[in-house]
Amino acid sequence: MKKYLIILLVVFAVSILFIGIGCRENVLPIEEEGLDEELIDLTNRTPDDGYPFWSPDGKKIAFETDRDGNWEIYTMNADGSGQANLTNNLAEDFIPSWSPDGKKITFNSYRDGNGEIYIMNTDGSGLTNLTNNPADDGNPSWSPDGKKITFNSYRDGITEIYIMNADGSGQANLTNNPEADDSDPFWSPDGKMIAFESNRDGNWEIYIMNADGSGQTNLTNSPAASDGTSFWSADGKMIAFNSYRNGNWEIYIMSIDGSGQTNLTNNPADDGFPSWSPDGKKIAFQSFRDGNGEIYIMNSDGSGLKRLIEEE
Ligand SMILES: [Ca+2]
Ligand SMILES: [Ca+2]
Ligand SMILES: [Ca+2]
Ligand SMILES: [Ca+2]
Repeated sequence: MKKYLIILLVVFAVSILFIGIGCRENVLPIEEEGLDEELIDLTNRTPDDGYPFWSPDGKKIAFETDRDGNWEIYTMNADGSGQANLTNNLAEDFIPSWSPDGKKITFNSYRDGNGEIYIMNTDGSGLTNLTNNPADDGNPSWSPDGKKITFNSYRDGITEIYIMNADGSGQANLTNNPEADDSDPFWSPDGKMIAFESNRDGNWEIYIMNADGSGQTNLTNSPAASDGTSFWSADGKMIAFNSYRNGNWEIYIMSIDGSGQTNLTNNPADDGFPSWSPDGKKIAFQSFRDGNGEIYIMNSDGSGLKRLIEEE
């Protein structure tokens, strides 16, 4: 029961504090003043949908939802139709990531009692545990050639970015930074770089590094606020991310040298988890502007906002 309660806390009441247990939050982290409110909401809450991830052909979006009473991975058409549950499991399943060939989806699952990265076919069949490690592992991101997966692991007692082959072999620490948490990796489209978030400077910032872990560089340099959850544009020129610098979560974009940081959402509710469409024209994201977490899309300049999922 205690373990179940901990999982609930991770999933529903997540704050920056919980990133340190090795599996990054799958709803937007809330700053401390919002924590009590979120905990009270546990008793009378509405379904949340989040963490959209566009398929490589642009036709579908994978996402996480707790509409069935626990977190599941769903897919839908990019217009919001055809929503289907892929995981159908009482454990918590969240943070989907589509393989570059479009044939597989990796995600986090707690079905073995700790966070593991699973892989499945896009119809939910062929389920396999890739990490098989008693520590929490999560937040998979594929290399563009489909041969490697980078992810978070807490196996060293702090969150580090790991890399493995796509069959789960050859797991190795990339960040090697035992002084701080490094999490939420995202591979660049040319395969040469990995973006991630780190609190090594005393607050969360977006970093990039070479795919071998060298050259770790702070891109956001926004010391007053948390920045996280990067998603690279398909042309490799831009990174979308979450930032709390305006007093609520907003989606920002920037060039990959950190210049031109621009707020796209400009809404007092929390917005986060951006996913760029493969053609670069749209960004799918999660927003709480209607009171619960729902998936929206907008043009990549912030215009043309549209809600894809409606739930009361
Ligand atoms: Ca589930
Ligand atoms: Ca594990
Ligand atoms: Ca920051
Ligand atoms: Ca906002």
